[in-house]
Amino acid sequence: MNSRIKSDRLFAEALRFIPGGVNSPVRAFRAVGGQPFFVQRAQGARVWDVDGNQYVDYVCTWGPAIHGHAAPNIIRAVQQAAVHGTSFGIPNPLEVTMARLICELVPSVQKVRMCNSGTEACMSAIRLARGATGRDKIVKFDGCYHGHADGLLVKAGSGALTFGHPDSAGVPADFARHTLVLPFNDAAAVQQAIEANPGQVAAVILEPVPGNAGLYLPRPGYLESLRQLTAAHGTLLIFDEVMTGFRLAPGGAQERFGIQPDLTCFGKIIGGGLPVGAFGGRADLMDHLAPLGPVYQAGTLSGNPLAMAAGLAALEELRATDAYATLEARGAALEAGLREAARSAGIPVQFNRCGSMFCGYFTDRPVHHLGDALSSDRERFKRFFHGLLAEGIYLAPSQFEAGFISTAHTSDDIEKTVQAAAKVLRTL
Ligand code: KE4
Repeated sequence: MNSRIKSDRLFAEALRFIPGGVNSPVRAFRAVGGQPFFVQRAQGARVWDVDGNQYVDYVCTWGPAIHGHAAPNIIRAVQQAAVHGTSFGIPNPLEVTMARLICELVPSVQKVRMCNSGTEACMSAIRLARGATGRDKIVKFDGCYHGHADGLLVKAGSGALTFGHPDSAGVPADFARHTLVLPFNDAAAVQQAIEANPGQVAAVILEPVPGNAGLYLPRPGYLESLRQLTAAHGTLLIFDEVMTGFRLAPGGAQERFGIQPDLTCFGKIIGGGLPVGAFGGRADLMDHLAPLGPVYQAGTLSGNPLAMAAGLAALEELRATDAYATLEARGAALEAGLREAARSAGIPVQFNRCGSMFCGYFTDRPVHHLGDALSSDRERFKRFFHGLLAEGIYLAPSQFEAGFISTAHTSDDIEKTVQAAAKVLRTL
């Protein structure tokens, strides 16, 4: 572990021109202390900082790098697309190929609209749900993050049935009052909320496997209950698969858990690391969108040829290889190794994993929702994070983020990670 003097200089300069020195808050290390390093380059499962330190990367740019960084097929696809122009604002063939592929891979999606971020995808899906149902209210869940559109930056009201309050400055209370925030994994709370607002709830939106409060899984039967509840009340079910889409299975979490939502939001992997989002679902709903219908949604760079080329290369490689078997094997090996390391160090750790997404919480109680996650020992996590960083292992710089494994992570990388974790855990 060399010094990080160049990163520190860059951060000092970044602070002069960029709020907090970063273009997205989680990157600032505020949740773990210290200062972020600056990446010089990335390749496969590794990133190198500007001081020459290398790290095995478990952030994978928050999910898109499912084939690792600078995957040759993706780089080649972008290079080949770029020589023909970087943006047209005119339909291009790759948009059609991408739309058809998403519809093939995700049976609940009959039509899909591309956009440029997960935020846009979720914001647009909610507007579509409201426009298609003529209803205003939405239900979301604490711990689930759907981007930073105003109506989604909402924290739970005082009571389970009181509508939300802004969770960010700059969001008028009026924008939050149509959003009800409920605990995840509690179907009765959703039933109560929908029945207390008859004919008013346009949609229930959730991450089917929440990855923005660490990682926790839906309890058996929970997703099925939401599907039945929403269908029975004319409320649309929206799966935010920006993270889980094409990662947890070819058809995402909805394939893994056998649920058909009405609308699905995508992002990350389908852009191969370039800016992208998408939302899709039942054709009768999607046809409410302009220019066919009255729900407006647009974007200068939507369907951008470079993002489409990169995303298609990423999706095609997932189809052409045994990627999901590799991801599952690496995930299982990491889970087994870290559980054993924690056990032998006598440190209570709850390790949650779904395929190639994972999170270890420093607590002795199971983590099924945000309340459980918040009970974990964050000071211990901070020490663990920095201990691993010193060993050349980069975890997400927050207890409340998921870890991601790529097909570029080798068995040796996993073993190196487990050995480093065992060493650091003994110091905690
Ligand atoms: P973007 O607008 O950041 O592309 O996507 C928003 C979003 C929507 N839905 C889910 C399930 C997401 O995970 C995200 C974004 N994920 C975070 C990671 N926790 C992005 C990292 C960041 O904000 O810098």
